[in-house]
Amino acid sequence: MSMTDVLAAADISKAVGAFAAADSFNHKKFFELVGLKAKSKDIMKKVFEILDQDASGFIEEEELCLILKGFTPSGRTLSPKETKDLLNAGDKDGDGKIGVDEFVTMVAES
Ligand SMILES: [Ca+2]
Ligand SMILES: [Ca+2]
Repeated sequence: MSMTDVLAAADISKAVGAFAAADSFNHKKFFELVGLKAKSKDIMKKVFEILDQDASGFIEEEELCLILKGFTPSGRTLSPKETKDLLNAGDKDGDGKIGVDEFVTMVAES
């Protein structure tokens, strides 16, 4: 399973390209631009599984900073501040990582 199996390659490059500048990442706009917000929960869960590179069941901080690379290898690494902001936006139970339900909620409410 790769991102282009569930999302359009053109949308991925458009969304990743929109946040190419340092510290410009906005997860709400990103999930909308990449087309994920309009997808079903099943698709959101598939995307979560791709981003959870070590299949731990959670997106930890070190995977979160690579979220754009998870969509396309040419994506940039998020800065520590962007990573922290994204974690705070999604981590509802405060355990320092994003679970699948938290991810779906973050995408859906964005
Ligand atoms: Ca993980
Ligand atoms: Ca959490």
